[in-house]
Amino acid sequence: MYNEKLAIIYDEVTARNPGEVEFHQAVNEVLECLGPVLARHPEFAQHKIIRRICEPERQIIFRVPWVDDSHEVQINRGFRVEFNSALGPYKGGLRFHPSVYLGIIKFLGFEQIFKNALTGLPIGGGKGGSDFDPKGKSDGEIMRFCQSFMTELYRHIGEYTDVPAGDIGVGGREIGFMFGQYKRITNRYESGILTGKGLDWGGSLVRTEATGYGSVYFVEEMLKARGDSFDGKTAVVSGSGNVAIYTIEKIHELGGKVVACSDSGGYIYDEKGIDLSSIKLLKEIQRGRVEEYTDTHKHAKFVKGGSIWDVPCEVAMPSATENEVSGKDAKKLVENGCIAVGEGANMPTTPEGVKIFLEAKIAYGPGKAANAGGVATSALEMQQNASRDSWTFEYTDRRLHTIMRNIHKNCFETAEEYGSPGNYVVGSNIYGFLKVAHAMVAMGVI
Ligand code: NDP
Ligand code: 2IT
Repeated sequence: MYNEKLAIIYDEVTARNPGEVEFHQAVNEVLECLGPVLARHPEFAQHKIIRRICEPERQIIFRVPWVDDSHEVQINRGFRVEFNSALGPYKGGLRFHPSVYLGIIKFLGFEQIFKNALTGLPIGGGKGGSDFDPKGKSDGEIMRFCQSFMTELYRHIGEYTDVPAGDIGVGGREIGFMFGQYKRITNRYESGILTGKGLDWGGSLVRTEATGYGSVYFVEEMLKARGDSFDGKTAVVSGSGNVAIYTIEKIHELGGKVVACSDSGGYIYDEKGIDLSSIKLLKEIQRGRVEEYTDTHKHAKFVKGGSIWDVPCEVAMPSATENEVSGKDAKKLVENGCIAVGEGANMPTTPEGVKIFLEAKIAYGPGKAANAGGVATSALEMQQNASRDSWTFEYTDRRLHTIMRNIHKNCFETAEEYGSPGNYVVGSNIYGFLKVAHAMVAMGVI
């Protein structure tokens, strides 16, 4: 699909950003879709829009020193990549995980630009995080780390500048510690500087559920487009964190049955359907491992080390991390009769896997479209903060549902318009790109 101009840009990006393999992968996937767009819009080449989009507006890397419970000084690295602000203030989560380095934050920030454009809300793209590992840390250690992280980050963020939120390893507890430190340093109660806040101090109903619910709404639309529904379907959801939990909840609500979920230790299989209240208790309250599910559900099976995608299912929703679905996994899913894949995680399928899903012509919803409900509801939280209002659960969920339906419709129609009917990769990349590109052209060379 690559034309010569795009191939040159891709080579430049890889040469300029050596070693950042996940970033290269994310750029490659978008550029592969843009040939027909450049043919229709020669002005984008003239304004060097693609080259500009591939270069973050600002990249911040900082030291995060903190003291652990044994009084030992620890040093981590913090990041915030402010990628693109053509459509609004930089918006995107913070990830705390030992695998974090600049290439991960840049891939996530790059994806976020197009995802945020797809929501139709006024938000630009950014991402941040740290190589800090929250696993096994005490609440005190988490607090001291978050305070140190915010002591540098606070000078870069703001309601009109950059609005971080959660991602892997960052949930309500961490957002609380960071919000508290921001407030203390600045002596200002600025609700709009972070999203994912607690309900008593500026948070929005539905934000916790939004990414999972939104991903299921997206898959529901894909199924509907094929005259089908979730009712009676067997599903597999990887991960057991924020996104996975509310994905399982919504699938069960819609009449599907989730038979497996996982964490980095392995996966559990429960043929009766995963008992979500047990997973919530285990993960949200006790911060335990999915393996412990079998202590209370003797009939369930824990599989260490195997691939969760070997479990036969009709709907697969990867909701853990990047590149968790290999070409081999994708082949197995298709062979086992999977008809729909909705990505709750960011870039969970490898390029080999994506190719297999597209060739099999199953309904494949890429992360930047399927998981956009989380950031969309963050933007709804920003709206509520700006108007000092708070909306009901039902109203906010309705807004989220409408946003996801619109994303599906726009991706579906754009794919058709550009000659790739049913291909949501093409639809999402082109629709998101066009919005950002038109805004950048309008604003001149900045
Ligand atoms: P959480 O930290 O709540 O949960 C992450 C889950 O994925 C855990 O079960 C974790 O297992 C597992 N996991 C993480 N890294 C790995 C790994 N390297 N190998 C195997 N399992 C892993 O994060 P979220 O649920 O918030 O995020 C999940 C995915 O969804 C990410 O890709 C994130 O970028 C994406 N996303 C999140 C949004 C949000 O609003 N939170 C919005 C849009 C996308 P373990 O505990 O063992 O590490
Ligand atoms: O990947 C994502 O979209 C998120 N982690 C959510 C970002 C946000 O600002 O709510």
